[in-house]
Amino acid sequence: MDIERLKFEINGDERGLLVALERSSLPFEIQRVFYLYDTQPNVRRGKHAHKKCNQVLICVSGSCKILLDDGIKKEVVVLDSPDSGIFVPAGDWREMYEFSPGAVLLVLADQPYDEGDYIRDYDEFLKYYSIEK
Ligand code: T46
Repeated sequence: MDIERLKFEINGDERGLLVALERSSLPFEIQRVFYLYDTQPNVRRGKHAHKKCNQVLICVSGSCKILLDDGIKKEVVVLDSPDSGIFVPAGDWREMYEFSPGAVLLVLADQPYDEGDYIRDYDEFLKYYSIEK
């Protein structure tokens, strides 16, 4: 699988840096924004796929690892910069782990929150996408 990486323009001057995300910087229209912070050591979050929801993940502070799994191939990416992110399409199983102390993972989503959109069981995920074990 090829993870789609996104690079954002940095606006900087002697006072510091700023990244602005506009519709043209993103693969979809944002419907929801949330962020994960204060994640405890040795915790693995996510462990689900979405049926419809596409997302962009940006670690705006600190770092974390993201495992993406399309049921056939798995890939791990390190997010450690506020000027880059990854596109996580609906249908990819995701796990987030090894959060550095104080890490903040920003998530932009193209769907409102709907628990019915989650597949939280790995076998069910494979079955939903008709993937042979
Ligand atoms: C994802 C990864 C990257 C809400 O009430 N509204 C929301 O918009 C979200 C995202 C969550 N919640 C509630 C549902 C749970 O009671 O917040 C609680 C924690 O959610 P969850 O255990 O799903 O969190 P993560 O970190 O495992 O996964 C989250 C997103 O849920 C998910 O969409 O792809 O981040």
